[in-house]
Amino acid sequence: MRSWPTIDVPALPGDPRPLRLYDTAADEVRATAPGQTAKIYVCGITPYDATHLGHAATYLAFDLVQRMWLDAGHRVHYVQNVTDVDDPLLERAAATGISWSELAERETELYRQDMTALRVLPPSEYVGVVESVDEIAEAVAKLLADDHAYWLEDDVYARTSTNGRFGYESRYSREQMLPLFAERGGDPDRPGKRDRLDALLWRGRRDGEPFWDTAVGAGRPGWHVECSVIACNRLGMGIDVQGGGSDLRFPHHEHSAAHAEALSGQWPFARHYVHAGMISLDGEKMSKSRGNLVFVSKLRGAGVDPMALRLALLDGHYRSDREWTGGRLPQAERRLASWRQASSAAAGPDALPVLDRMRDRLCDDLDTSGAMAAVDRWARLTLEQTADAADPAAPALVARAVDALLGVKL
Ligand code: 5CA
Ligand code: ZN
Repeated sequence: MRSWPTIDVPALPGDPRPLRLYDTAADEVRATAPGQTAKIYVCGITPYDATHLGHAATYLAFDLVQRMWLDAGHRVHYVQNVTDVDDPLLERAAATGISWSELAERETELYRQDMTALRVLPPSEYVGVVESVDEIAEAVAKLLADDHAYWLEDDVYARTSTNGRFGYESRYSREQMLPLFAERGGDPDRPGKRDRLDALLWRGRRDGEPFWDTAVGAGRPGWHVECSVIACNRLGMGIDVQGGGSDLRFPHHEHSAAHAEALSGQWPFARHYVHAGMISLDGEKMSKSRGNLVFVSKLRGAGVDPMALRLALLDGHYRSDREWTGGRLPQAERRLASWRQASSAAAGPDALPVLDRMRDRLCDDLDTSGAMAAVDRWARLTLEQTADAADPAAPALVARAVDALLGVKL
């Protein structure tokens, strides 16, 4: 599938540092340790509605992960999927009278435009489920052959019990898992399942639903296995980061990891499982199903500078659940204006300590607020002209750092 245009990331002087990130599975902040090429998979959208601020905030967090790795001299192999066939998409298409594939195509294109405007680095491989049906079906056939899966009527389920480590990713007890599984697309009460937590791998052909003729017969892929297969076939096992919002901690990332591990016989699927907090509006998680959405494209259409929006979304820790309020945007606009003014000044205080502080904060589990405070301080000193020494090279260098590390073009 077509990705979106690449974005230049300027190189910076000084000493980059290894990125430390919170890993849900280990319940601690640990150093990431990528090889020459860092490998990251971030779960993509289900394109039945436009990109809202919750999506944008999550993709921005993983954008910063890559910017820190790039700064440290790594190449990045980044894969993202598009869940371009799934129940919610089919339901929305039926309700609005448009074909599911047209709906997916339209919303995916809008997402590309939103990501481009926000200067989010594009994935090296942007992969739809529809274009991956055959490889997913082959994986399901292998899981069946290896007895990690079983037929239930025309559908195929994964055996949760064959993974001795099931639960390691989310660290949830079975009692915590069951309601979340039911809430987030699972079917714990379907008669005939070996275990209530077993996840659907393949949904046999149903009247009125799209299907493909494949190695496991006619049907379409289940949700979790799509990500296991798309990721593994391109990145292999032991990827550096598996990313998404905290609503994917269970069941999605648990089952995705379990399927990948059953398929490959290797462990773990990912070395870090990283989850961004939920953005809410009026106290409720922003979600397509609730409809309490603020769309990136609407704000862009109303003339909001995407760089201000980017700053507004980065102002707060990526892991905490955050409330979107109307005041965030004007505050970010003021900050952006002051940074722009300072970065076009004739001179400013030495930029290297600012770079150092930004790196120090960002490599510590992406403390964006701390990094932004360092730029604020420098901008204030520059605009007040109160610093003892002023370096004519500093404004351009701070602008470069803000571009490379925070992705904000001044
Ligand atoms: N297609 C699947 C993943 S394979 C999916 O969850 N799609 S989605 O469109 O529902 O969500 C896309 C990404 O945005 C996911 O990482 C999800 O966790 C994240 N997300 C959804 N709502 C919010 C929110 N309110 N705040 C922060 N992130 C969110
Ligand atoms: Zn996913």
